[in-house]
Amino acid sequence: MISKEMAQALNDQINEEMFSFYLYLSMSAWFETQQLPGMAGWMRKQAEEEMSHAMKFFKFLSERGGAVTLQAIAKPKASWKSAAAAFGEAFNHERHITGCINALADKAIAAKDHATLEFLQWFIKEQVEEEATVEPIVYKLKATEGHMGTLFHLDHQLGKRAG
Ligand code: OFO
Repeated sequence: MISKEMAQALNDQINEEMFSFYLYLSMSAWFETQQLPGMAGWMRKQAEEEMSHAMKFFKFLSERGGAVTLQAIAKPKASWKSAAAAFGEAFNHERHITGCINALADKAIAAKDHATLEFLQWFIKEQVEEEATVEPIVYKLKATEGHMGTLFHLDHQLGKRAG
């Protein structure tokens, strides 16, 4: 059975993942208002991924005999200065999440909780991928600033995201 302290930390992470879902859904809505449907779709898929992350923690915590206690989700921002600013915030947010996952792994190591540590391995790898996916998009968007044609081309490319 999982310790109370670790259960609390995993509950907090469910909230982080739910906020990630909310943040990217809000970005998706904003991209729709900017006539950038490809980026809106990309962010909607990202939001769905975050919901699946929250559910992974939900299921693991339940399986280990911990009580899932849902918390209030903070209100996300609703607008950004530019597409580059939105993706830049997404990148910073992923770096924050990487820090949360690393802190959870440190806690599991300190508590000799091998099951939780093993469970977190998937997220450690996922965060490497998440950061590596978003960073080049930020770079390209910064390079397109002021070039609408390039921005629409990039929007079209990002709209092809499969899942
Ligand atoms: Fe974006 O990885 Fe979960 O939060």
